[in-house]
This record gives sequence, C-alpha cells and structure tokens, in this order.
Amino acid sequence: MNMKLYRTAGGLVMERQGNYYAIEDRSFDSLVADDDLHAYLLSRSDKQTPLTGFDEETCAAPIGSQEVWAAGVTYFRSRSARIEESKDAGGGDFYDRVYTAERPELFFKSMPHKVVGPRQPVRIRKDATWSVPEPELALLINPRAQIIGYTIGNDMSSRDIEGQNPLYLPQAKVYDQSCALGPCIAISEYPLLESTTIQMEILRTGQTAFAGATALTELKRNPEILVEYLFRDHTFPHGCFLLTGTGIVPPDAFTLQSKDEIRITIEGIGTLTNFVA
Ligand code: DO4
Ligand code: MG
Repeated sequence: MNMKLYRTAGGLVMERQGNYYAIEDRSFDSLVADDDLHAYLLSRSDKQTPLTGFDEETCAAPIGSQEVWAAGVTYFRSRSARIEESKDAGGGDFYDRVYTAERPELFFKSMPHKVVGPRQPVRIRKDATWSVPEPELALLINPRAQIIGYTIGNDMSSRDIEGQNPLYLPQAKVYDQSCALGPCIAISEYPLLESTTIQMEILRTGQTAFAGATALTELKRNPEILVEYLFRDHTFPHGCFLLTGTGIVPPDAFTLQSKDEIRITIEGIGTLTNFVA
C-alpha cells in the first residue's frame, strides 16, 4: 500500500511515505468520485508541505455518504459455522448452496451515519444471547464500480438470531452500532496481495479471550466479481463499501461480553480497535 486516507475531527488527512498532508479543500465523497484518486493523491502530496504531526487517535470512520453492503459465506469457515448454528432450524443447506453457487450472498449492512469508527463502541443486541465480531476486508468502490481502496470492517453478528432462521439475517446483522470501519482507507495502484493476512484478537479484562487469523487466499470469491454482482441493476451515486465476509469465527462456546476489546488487523491497512458497549 503506498498511501492512506484518514478522516479526522479536523478534516481529511493523507499519508505517503511516513509524511502526512491535510486535504482541506475536498470532501470524502468528492475524493471517492475522483477520476483517478491514486494519481490525484500522488500529485497532491508532491506539491504540498507535510503536516508537523498526526495523531491516529483522532481518526473517525473513513466514510462519507456511502452505503455499506456485505458479502456472506465467502470463506469455508463461515459456511461450516453457519451450517452448525442453524442445524436445528433446518437452514444449513442454504449456506452450503450459497458457498458453491455462482451468485454470491450480498446483503445491506449499514447507512453511513450508523457506522462507528476506531475506538468507538460497537454493540451486542439486547435480545441476543450469542454474539460475535466478524473481521472482514472492506472494499471502497467508486460510483463507476472500480475498487479504489481498502479498509477494515467489523460485521457484528447475533449468531443465535441468524441460527433460528436465515430469514432473521437482517435482525442479526443490522442494529445500532453493528458496523465498524477504519482506521483509514489504504490506496494502491494494485489489488491487495492474496497472501494478505487478517487477524483478530478479543481481549477480556486485558487477557486474550480469543485470537484467530486467516488470509485472502481463503477468500473463495474474487472481489471484482462480488462488486460486479453488487452493481448489477444497482446505482451508487456516492460509491459504496463492500465487506467481503469473515474467515474467522470463534468457537461455539464463545460469545462477546460488554467491555471486550476487539482488535482487527489487516496487513497493509492497520488495526481497527473497538470496545463492546
Ligand atoms: O449468511 C449470513 C451472513 C454471512 C456473513 O456475514 C459472513 O460470512 O461474513
Ligand atoms: Mg460477515
């Protein structure tokens, strides 16, 4: 990754080769719609004087007016965990069928104003008994269906509710503070390497309660094809985000608790940290 774009309380900031540059005159939405964002940021940083300091702690969710969508059952681990959690409801067959089908599972996750950023609290539903974070690579896509950057997403999920009936998916997935994005948009001329790793650690009272890892080699779907399906007969005037699915599912005995700290790291992007409210 050769550049990063942050949204802070003081405005947009880009990073290139360890130097930070303020972008005061452009909105996040106008950058997403830019004809060539990578080239624009390169030429801008060539001409501009770097900032003297930058504190990643001041970052907000890197989003403007984009909707957030998600793909599901794109890793074998997600398929297996979901077959197991829904077996009493007879829903397991659907997960195997969507894992192998040509058409991917795509679902709406969040309006932009509901997305939480780094260090902001995510929530578990009050009526859920079995909740997990889903650490996912998130694609930033421009209105012309081009992938222009990457960030880290947390697709918080209520496993007991989805497991009761797959038709409850929107309730298991879409509720207040159920989607986190950040800390930045990583922008490169080239797609992320397949060897890129995704790691998650969940800390409870300072101790590791769960740790797991996967790599993009395990992602069954090509990101470009996921985007092609999402944009079929569907217009995104501000572009959109697409979470690409989870390959890390904690063991069945694990459920999140209030005050747990969730750390998701993707090579080349950074670490997204949130606490459970
Ligand atoms: O099929 C339900 C959702 C799957 C999902 O969110 C995932 O695999 O990450
Ligand atoms: Mg997910």
